[in-house]
Amino acid sequence: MRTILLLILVCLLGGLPLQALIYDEDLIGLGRGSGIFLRGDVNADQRVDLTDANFTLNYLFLRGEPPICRKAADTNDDGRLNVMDALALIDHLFRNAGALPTPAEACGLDPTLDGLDCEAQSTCP
Ligand SMILES: [Ca+2]
Ligand SMILES: [Ca+2]
Repeated sequence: MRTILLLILVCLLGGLPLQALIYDEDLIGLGRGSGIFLRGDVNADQRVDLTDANFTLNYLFLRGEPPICRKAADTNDDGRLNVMDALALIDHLFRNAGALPTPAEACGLDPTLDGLDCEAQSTCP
């Protein structure tokens, strides 16, 4: 419940519409590329923080810049990019919900198959 409230707060502070909470971008089958990335680092700045959740929400609901690597934005590693990924990242950052799925400790390849595309992040060696 706290996470939903926090997400609503993020939407309100970020100027995002609350319908952002039900939007789901299904990218299964559209993927291409399998670059090296750091899961959760959606804006590719070598840090995983709240700006990454904001980047995802801006992309999904305000036609913001797309992530270089959608796999990095798929923070719950379910092969879909939607609001649940922002929630998973917020849970990880603020609710000690555990580590994000691999690769989260260091840059690497996605060990699971999905349709999300991913250009290698230039911040990954
Ligand atoms: Ca980042
Ligand atoms: Ca996901």
